Amino acid sequence: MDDLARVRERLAIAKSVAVLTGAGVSAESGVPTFRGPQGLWRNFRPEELATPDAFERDPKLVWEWYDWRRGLIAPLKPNPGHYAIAEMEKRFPEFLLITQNVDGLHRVAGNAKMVELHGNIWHARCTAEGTVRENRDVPLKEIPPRCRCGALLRPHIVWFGESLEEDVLEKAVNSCKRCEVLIVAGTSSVVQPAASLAGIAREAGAFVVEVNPEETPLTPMADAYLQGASGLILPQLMMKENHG
Ligand code: BV8
Repeated sequence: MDDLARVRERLAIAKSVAVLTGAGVSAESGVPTFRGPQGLWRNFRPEELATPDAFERDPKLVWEWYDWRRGLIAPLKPNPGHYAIAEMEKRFPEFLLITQNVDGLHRVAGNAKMVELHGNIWHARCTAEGTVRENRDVPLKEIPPRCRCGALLRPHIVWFGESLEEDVLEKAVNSCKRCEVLIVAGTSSVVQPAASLAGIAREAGAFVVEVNPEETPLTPMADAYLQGASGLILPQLMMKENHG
């Protein structure tokens, strides 16, 4: 039996499913991935700009990068991969989507039972008060944007070297410990601690599925590796059996 059939068989009897996504799931919607060729902006790597030091040093430059990304993402739509994951939320009694993506497309596609491990590009946080507000201005009215209190706003995003929000990570870990199937789609599985979630699920007895056109450090330890684009493969996992 081929891998796709094996995964479909597991999903047919599963009660508890978790999904972990990365930038690759948004690639077919036109969002540049981090480590792909278009991940560059003015020859900066994300790792150079998505850090507290970069923001401390040059908040204007960091916000120009986010303003550029927000402008790119604003008109983009979810793709069939996003919609298949929204369908999963309806189909499985216990479900959690764990995303590393900050583009917000999963919510547009209909997912609600989800955690955003690395924050959300449409949320801004006051550096003085800590309050988080949605900001959908494209382009930003002023760069860098300021809070009503006068302090600088920062993207409500987890940068390299910053800890993830405790409760968010805990929810993700608990779901990986409980699920019968974990689907890991569109991530290069290099960024920690997200990259450790698949191992936690596997330790707890979950059937781990990887969906990615390329092999990653996760591939050798996945129970099933479905090579290809998430926009093609995820809908195939959710297709109803035709009892024709
Ligand atoms: C932390 C927000 C604790 C920014 C992001 C060990 C060694 C060295 C460093 C570290 C280490 N352990 C921890 C670290 C530090 C660091 C880290 O992991 N570095 C990596 C680079 C090694 N981790 C951290 O700093 C984390 N914090 O550890 O805190 C701590 C705190 C204080 C002191 C000590 C410890 C915080 C990490 C969060 C960083 N923020 N994003 C922003 O978006 O602006 S991470 C960033 O990478 C994005 O969120 C992104 O989602 C994430 C992962 O990337 P991917 O999603 O996987 O995207 P990528 O482009 O890499 O891959 C795309 C994949 O899709 C590819 O595999 C491709 O083949 C595939 N694909 C392409 N097309 C398709 C497809 N798949 C399916 N379908 C397609 N069509």
